[in-house]
Amino acid sequence: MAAIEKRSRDAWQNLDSSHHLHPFTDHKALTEKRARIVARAEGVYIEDVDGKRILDGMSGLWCVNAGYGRDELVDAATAQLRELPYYNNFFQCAHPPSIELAATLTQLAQPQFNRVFFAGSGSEANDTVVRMVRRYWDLQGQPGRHTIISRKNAYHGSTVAAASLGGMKPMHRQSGLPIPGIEHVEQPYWFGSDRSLSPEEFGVEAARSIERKIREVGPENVAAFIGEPVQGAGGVVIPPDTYWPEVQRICDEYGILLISDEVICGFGRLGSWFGADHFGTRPDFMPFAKGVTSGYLPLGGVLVADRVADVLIDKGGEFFHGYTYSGHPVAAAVAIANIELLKRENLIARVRDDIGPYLAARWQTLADHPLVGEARMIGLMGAIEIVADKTTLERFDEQREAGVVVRDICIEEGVILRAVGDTIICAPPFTLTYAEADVLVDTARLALDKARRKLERAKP
Ligand code: PXG
Repeated sequence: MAAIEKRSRDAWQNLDSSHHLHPFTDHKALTEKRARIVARAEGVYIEDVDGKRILDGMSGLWCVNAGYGRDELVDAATAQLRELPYYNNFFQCAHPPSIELAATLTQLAQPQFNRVFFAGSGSEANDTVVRMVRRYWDLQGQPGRHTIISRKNAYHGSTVAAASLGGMKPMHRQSGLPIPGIEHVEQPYWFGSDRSLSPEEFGVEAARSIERKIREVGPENVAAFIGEPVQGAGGVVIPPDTYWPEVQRICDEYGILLISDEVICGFGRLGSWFGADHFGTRPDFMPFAKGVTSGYLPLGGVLVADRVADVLIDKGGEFFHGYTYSGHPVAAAVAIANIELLKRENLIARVRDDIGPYLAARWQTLADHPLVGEARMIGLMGAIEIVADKTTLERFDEQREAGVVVRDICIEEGVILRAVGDTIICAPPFTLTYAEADVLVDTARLALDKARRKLERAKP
């Protein structure tokens, strides 16, 4: 084993506080609370340094789709590390893993996709998209088409361009974002609306906010629209069925490119290879990451449709863009093994027809809880909305942090769920058993019961 010393939890926590800057973290708060030190994992369970096991209802960060402890992936990485641990794909070089993975991915995707550009993460994938979209329109002799339309509360990553595409206001405020040429429109979040329209009407209306923005900016200035098939980090926002068909119509009508951000939905999360397949859209770009390797190694990329790739290749000459780790051989080998594993164990069909519907039915039972305003799930991606008043669906005062209260109890009771404001979300591994699904939902209910007592007691 590698030379990482054995230390006590305390020692790890002290070292962590002293030296480690975490992503998306308030360090003063963390220093007080201390980090959970995760030491190992197996199946759908993680284990901390004290040996406490917790069911990982979030697949790490929406990525460990095949579950932990998969020898197939470990073996693929080890073999590739021995054979060729690194070489680049620059300067007219390539290697078998990057080539094989590129070919494999295009077979999984819709027929318009025959090319892939590799990156190291979802953020890098989306930066790549921004550059390719604008380059495409330049080469088409329409350099005015610069604007990319995205949605409020979208998450597309944390680099400067990806955070700009995202619609997270607190992120924008901290760094003078977004960069020029990005516009944000309504998200298809029916529960978060005034609910005066039916979900079906609301879906069309949310899509039409894109059309209104196109008219406002001028169609000759609009390059593309980007959206997650189901918004993940924004709180598992499942669009009404009417939404994506209308988005596709609008993109077609105004001739703008459609980007389906598949970083979470890709590789089976919705019970199909890609979210675009589920909703029937025909995207021009599909950025992906996370589930492509089940998170075992970092890898991202962009599937590029022929109508774009042909222009970039035929008219573009050299495209000045790439990363040291574009198509990293070990990450690519793990991705190939992971895709094989998803196929061999029929895990995506399992999400669609078996564990997905089972967990959804169990999750739906939470809807009767006094704290729950709505329970929803698609594939293996779910949310419950915490409300103070079940009849009016009024939220708790923000300062009460009701979502955090529920989440913290849930983790204490042995299941990791996430809080996005007062929305509690889950996205467990595809290998979740029925018994583990029961644990997840029973623990969520227990946490809701305990949270209710706590929130009532603390009532002003
Ligand atoms: N697109 C989408 C749809 C994502 O969910 C990214 C792009 C960026 O990927 P990278 O690999 O650069 O992180 C993501 C990432 C959360 C959370 O709190 C979600 C993500 C990342 C970190 C936290 O739900 N999604």
